[in-house]
Amino acid sequence: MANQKEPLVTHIFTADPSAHVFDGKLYVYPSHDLAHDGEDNDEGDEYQMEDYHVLSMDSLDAPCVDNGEALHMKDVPWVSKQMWAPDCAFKDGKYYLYFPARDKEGNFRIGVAISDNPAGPFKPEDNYIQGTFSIDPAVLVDDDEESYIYFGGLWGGQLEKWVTGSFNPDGAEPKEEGAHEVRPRVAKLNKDMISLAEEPREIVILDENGNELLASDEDRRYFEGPWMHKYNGKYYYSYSTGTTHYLVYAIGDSPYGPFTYQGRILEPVIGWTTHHSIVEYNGKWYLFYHDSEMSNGVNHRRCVKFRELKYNPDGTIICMKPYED
Ligand code: FUB
Repeated sequence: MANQKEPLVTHIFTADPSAHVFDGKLYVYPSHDLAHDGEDNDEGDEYQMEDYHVLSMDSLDAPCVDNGEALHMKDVPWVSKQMWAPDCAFKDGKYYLYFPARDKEGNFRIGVAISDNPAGPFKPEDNYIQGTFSIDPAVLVDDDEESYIYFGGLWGGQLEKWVTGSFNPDGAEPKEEGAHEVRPRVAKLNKDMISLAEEPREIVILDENGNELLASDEDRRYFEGPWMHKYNGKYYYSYSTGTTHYLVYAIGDSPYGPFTYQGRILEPVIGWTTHHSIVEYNGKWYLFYHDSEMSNGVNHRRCVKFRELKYNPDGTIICMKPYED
């Protein structure tokens, strides 16, 4: 049985969980951390993942099943290394696995692989999705069946190198006083789910006074790991703050934003990163996330966990402490 706040699986290291309910079952699409002893740095070189395994649970009381290898780097022609945080979406009878990886030039791009089965195996497209860059795809299939892909991550994820619209190897987070944050991106997907319907748009996150979040506001500014869910008709855009290690969220009226910052979802966990998803299952809401508790804090040996997430009557999310409540 899967226990809240315990690792979902212990036989492999897993991270970056994207949880979905397909056909009444819970499916989790995590990264698969490799337990190497290589370098750990700000470029994320420690995250040397090569494949994906899909986890599933028949119910929250049932054991968590590892469905085996769903996609391996060696089968994706455009990838050179680092299969990072994936997501999955369902449309018209097919499952689409979205994943970031470095292309042959060393730039992160986002690819897609397709299956008839939510557990895979997934067959990759020959090339990455044209117009994509950086990391951490998260896909919303909205109530009107339009789909949106959210993405972007700083530092190792290269988002700050794309602010001009093309790759600048010297691109950096702005340091000038008053500079707005490096904006994450969103784009509508075409009906085929494997191509962008538009140029990626920049997402604006506002503070309580209607001013855009500043790059220097590390407690609140976007770093990586976007997720989009809808609650009572509002769009909840949530993400990791990276250097300050919070999961936070902002609310808007459109899938494109702007979103207004609301507060924290989860206080820092053991390990440098956390990365999350939020899903409704049988009338309750759950936060899936990771920490490095299973490896006593090794950044790239992480484990996926989940816990119930609750809202206040006004729609704000009750902030959680990972090891106290
Ligand atoms: O797992 C590799 C990277 O670490 C992810 O893409 C980021 O979100 C962070 O969790």
